[in-house]
Amino acid sequence: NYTITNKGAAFTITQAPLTIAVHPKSKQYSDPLPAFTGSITGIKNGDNLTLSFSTTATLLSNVGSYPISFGITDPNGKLGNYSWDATIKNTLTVTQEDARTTWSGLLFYSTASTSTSTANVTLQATIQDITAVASDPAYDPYPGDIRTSVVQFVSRDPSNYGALLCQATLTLLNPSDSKTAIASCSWTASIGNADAVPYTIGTVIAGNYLRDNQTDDMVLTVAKPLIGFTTGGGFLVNQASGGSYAGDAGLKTNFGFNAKVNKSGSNLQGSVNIIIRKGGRVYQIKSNAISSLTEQLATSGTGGTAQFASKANLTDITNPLAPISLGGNLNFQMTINDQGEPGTSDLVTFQLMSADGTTLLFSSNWSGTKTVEQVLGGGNVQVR
Ligand SMILES: [Ca+2]
Ligand SMILES: [Ca+2]
Repeated sequence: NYTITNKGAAFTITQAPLTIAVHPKSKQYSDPLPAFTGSITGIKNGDNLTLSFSTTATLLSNVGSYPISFGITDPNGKLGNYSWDATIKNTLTVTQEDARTTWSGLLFYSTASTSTSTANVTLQATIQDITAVASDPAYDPYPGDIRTSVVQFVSRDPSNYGALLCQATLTLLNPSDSKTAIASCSWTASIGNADAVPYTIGTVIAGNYLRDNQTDDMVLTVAKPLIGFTTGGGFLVNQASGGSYAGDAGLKTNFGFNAKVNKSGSNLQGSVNIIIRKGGRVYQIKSNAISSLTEQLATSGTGGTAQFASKANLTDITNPLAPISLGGNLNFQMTINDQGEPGTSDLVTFQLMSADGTTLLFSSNWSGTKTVEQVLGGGNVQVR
């Protein structure tokens, strides 16, 4: 209310200033717009002025920044008594939606011949919008289009950490379902003079989606088709892993290995790379000093069994750029039961004991008294 005393002089009623704030907000790609909020102060006489908000973003807007603008709702026509800064805005940040990846390619490749050092490898994973993974804590019921993700396969080997192997092409698994795609691309692996090389490969999802987690890493082995040689690569899904570094049930233990007796029959050569996940940590068993290798080829068909023993190191590689040594000169044993191709029936055991042989550090599948064979979750082993 204005008290006006007319004394015959000119007078002015100035507009009352409003102070307006629009609050910043964020949401994930493909999730609903959040409730916008702000504040308005300087209202006189209880006038019924309230803020409304608008943005150019929609549920399916790409990752990025969008303006949040305001308007003033004035049902009683009082706005003429006020002034305010109409340019005030704030920002709606659209962040990346959660995605999940599952390796769906092969994990073992041979070069074309013993004299060929390269292999053309298809790297392939199934990529899912979180809406396709109902059991996941990050689940939401608002799907996006997984084809707006960018999927790269990268090296996780320390010597080449993070290097791009290839960028995938995405194809929907089912053309009517935008939540799940197959990501694949081809990469030429060059193993040089080695008989076999295990590559640790990560899947990095970017674009409108985000996933970059070591638990998704896979070990893919490329080997020359040598005779007198045992090699393989793939993973076990932990069922009853044992020892003080037992892998968590349901998670994957990845492996790649190769071993052979050289031509003189004396000098064993080879390597082992095993990746274990336990309690949010990642551990690696690595060996390159094989002390024993025996092979029994199957009397008919392909395949056979092999046993091998070596000294090994155990390392916490949760931060792969700052590995923590947990011991060397440990006693590693492995058995391979090659049931032929394509490897879906192959069985393996891995067991790591302390250097003095008294403490079980890791068993791939512990019966309560010993490490027992387990069928591969994926991959292939070969005894030749
Ligand atoms: Ca979400
Ligand atoms: Ca969503």
